[in-house]
Amino acid sequence: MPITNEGIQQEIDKHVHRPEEQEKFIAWFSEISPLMQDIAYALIKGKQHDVSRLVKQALDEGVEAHDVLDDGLIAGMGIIGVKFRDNIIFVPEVLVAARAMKAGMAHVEPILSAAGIEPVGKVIMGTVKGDLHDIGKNLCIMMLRGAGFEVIDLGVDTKPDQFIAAVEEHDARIVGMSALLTTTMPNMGKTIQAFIDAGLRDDVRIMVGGAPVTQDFADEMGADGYGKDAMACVAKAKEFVDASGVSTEA
Ligand code: B12
Repeated sequence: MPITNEGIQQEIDKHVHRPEEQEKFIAWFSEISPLMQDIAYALIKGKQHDVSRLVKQALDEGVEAHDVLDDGLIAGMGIIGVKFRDNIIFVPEVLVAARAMKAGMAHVEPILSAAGIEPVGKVIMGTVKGDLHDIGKNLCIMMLRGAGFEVIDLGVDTKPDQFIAAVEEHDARIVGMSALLTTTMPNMGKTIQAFIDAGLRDDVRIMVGGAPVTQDFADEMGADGYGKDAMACVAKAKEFVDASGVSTEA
């Protein structure tokens, strides 16, 4: 299928210069429906009302919530990421796109977060100290809730002692940390060290994620798990629950 949305095609032609990235986006957008392309384009242009309307339309037409997320919203954010990195757009434009993303996520959330009756376990989630990126974390939370987890969201810029206080207050056994900046990634290790210092390291299973985070980095920081996306985040949390030592009662 060709890319039907001319705006998307122009965005790729004009702004995506690395051949491997160009190939990736062309393949991605060629495979998705015109409606998903329209959602991605509205997001790139920061048109939150259009994103909201089109996402609602897609869901009403029976498109799976996961597909709307991956093929519409996340695909659009991918182009924003490239433009931001290459100084074609700056923080204000990215904020506008992030707002549009959130307008779309608002329709997807009730579907993905429709949890079962019995909570599977309790998860404390936060973006680490110094880091204000929360879109990925919020996606993980949506999916965790949808999989039946109770999630306590600590938001962004979460200090180590806030993670610890939340674990104690909620008697939770799983902690998830998100970081999007290479400068804040080490705060994952610092938070894990704080759990060790507080004598609580053996009581929790800790998973980490975020675009720059890798399995190797997770191992280096002493985390128990790494997830590359929101699906992997849920899989990791389930794995922790299934493994001995993590009470499903949390
Ligand atoms: C949106 C955005 C912003 C928005 C954030 C809005 C918000 N509410 O989140 C704003 C404009 C505020 C912003 C600010 C900045 N940003 Co910014 N931002 C981005 C951008 C374009 C997209 C991030 C995003 O939302 N991606 C979409 C989500 C869905 O993906 P994700 O976060 O990776 O999450 C997925 C997985 O990683 C995983 N995951 C995430 N968390 C977790 C946690 C667990 C436990 C698990 C298992 C999995 C998991 O699952 C998620 C879903 O699939 C990225 C570019 C990029 N390619 O990542 C730059 C980027 C991260 N930003 C960058 C920079 C430099 C900044 C600023 C320093 C810019 C500035 N000069 O001020 C500031 C820093 C502010 C701060 N202190 O945090 C750089 C970082 C470079 C680096 N090497 O560190 C990037 C990579 C852009 C670039 N290439 O230059 N940014």
